[in-house]
Amino acid sequence: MEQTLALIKPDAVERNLIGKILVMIENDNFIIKHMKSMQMTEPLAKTFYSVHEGKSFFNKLIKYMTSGSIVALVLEKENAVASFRKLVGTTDPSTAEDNTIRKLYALDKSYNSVHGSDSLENAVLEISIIFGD
Ligand code: IDP
Ligand code: MG
Repeated sequence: MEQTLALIKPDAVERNLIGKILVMIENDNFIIKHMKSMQMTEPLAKTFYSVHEGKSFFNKLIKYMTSGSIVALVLEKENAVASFRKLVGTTDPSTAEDNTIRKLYALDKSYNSVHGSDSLENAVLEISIIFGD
C-alpha cells in the first residue's frame, strides 16, 4: 500500500489542533502506520527542506519548523500521496478548497499547519529522513 509523510506543523500544535487534524486524516480513510511527537533540529529541517534552499522564504521556514513541537505521521492508503495533498489543500490557504485542512486551520501561506509529501519519490525520502534509523 502506498505511504506518504505528513507533518502537523508548530502553528497547529501550538493551537491544540492535533486532534482535529487527526480526525480529518482518519475520516478520509488513511491508516496511521507510525506517529511521533518531536521537535526538528536546524540540521534536520535544512535537510528536510533542502529543495527550498536559496529561496527567499528558506530562513523563515527553517525558523518556523524548528520553533516548537510537530507531529510526524506515516499514512497509508491507496494513492496516499495525491490523496493527502488533496486533503491538505494548496500552500496558500486563501486559495484552498473548502474542507481541506489548510482552508480550515492554516494561518497563511507561511504558517500553514500541515505538510504532505508531493511525490512518491519524496514520500520515500521524507519517511526515511524522519523515521529512518
Ligand atoms: P507545500 O507545503 O504546499 O508543498 P512548498 O512550496 O513545498 O509548499 O513550500 C514548503 C513550505 O514553505 C510551505 O508549506 C510553507 O510553510 C513555506 N512557504 C512556501 N512558500 C512560501 C512563501 O512564499 N512565503 C513563506 N513561506 C512559504
Ligand atoms: Mg512541498
